[in-house]
Amino acid sequence: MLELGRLEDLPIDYREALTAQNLVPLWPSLRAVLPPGKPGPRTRPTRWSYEALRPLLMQAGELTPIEKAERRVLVLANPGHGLEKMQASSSIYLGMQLLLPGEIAPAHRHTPNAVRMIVEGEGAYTTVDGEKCPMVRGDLILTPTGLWHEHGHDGDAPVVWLDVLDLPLVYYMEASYVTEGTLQTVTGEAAERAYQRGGVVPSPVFTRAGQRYPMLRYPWADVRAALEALAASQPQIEAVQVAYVNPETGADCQNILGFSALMLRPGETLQLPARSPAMVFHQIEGGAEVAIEGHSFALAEADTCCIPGYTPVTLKNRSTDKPAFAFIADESPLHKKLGVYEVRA
Ligand code: GTQ
Repeated sequence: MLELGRLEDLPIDYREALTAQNLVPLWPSLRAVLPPGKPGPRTRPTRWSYEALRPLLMQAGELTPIEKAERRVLVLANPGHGLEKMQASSSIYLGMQLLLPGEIAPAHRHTPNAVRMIVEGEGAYTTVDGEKCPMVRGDLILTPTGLWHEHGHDGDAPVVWLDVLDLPLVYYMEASYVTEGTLQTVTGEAAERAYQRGGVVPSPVFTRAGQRYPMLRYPWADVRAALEALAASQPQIEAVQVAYVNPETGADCQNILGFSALMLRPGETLQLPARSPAMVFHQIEGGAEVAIEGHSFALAEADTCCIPGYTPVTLKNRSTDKPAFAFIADESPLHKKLGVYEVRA
């Protein structure tokens, strides 16, 4: 590869003349923006322990009333990007949110897409676009771009969930903003019961729903049952994994980030090829090991980790007699839509 000229090789008065005209020479920075063979990610493999963060989140509950927080969240920030950037990867934001009994996190809507993966507690709900979605451990609730949402809590113990947003990307696009609203009128319960059986969808008088987001809540009981059924009926399948999709179209359930659930069978080790998107693993049940070259994370229940793209990953169930279940978020819809998606053998 050619040795390129450095900035210091240029006369200082020439550099100053460039700067005065808002001009920059490409060649000293060319290898930084187009590194050979593979990107140089800022995203560092990082793990967040639930056991370690939980007391700090509960302390936030004592220190900051919901009225002073709007959303009481500790952001899972990747040190490779700088903590203040609040990024897990280039395009993924992760936060652990706490809602205490009786609290309401008021209605708003924003351009970034969000999902919630419920980690702990009972009795809370999110109202999304008029649909009241109960929060039960392991459930996935979507709040796609532009839809009103507020969180409420009728139970008697703290509720915690993991927020996954495409905020870093939408912010980078200078397209991130919020609109505040008033408490929504609940117009119905979550529609997931209408989509409970794969292969059939509601078709009243031969008409399909046609909404962009027909299903907003994916109950863990159903997703877990789907994984168990897949494992039992197709024992040869390489990975017991299901994708969260729009049941009307079969496409990814949101536009930018992709979501799936994975069951690691007792004692199973699964090799994932290097793929361009960065990935997040969140342990729903059981324990797993997530390993890439030079790093290995043990994930206990409710732990979360982030892995940069272009990296092969080995997943291992730490138990030989119980299955382990993980929630995965990645940037694959974004990479596929933009034409930069890659899988390397
Ligand atoms: O619950 O609506 O973690 O707007 C960050 C921004 C959660 C939310 C976050 C948000 C929310």
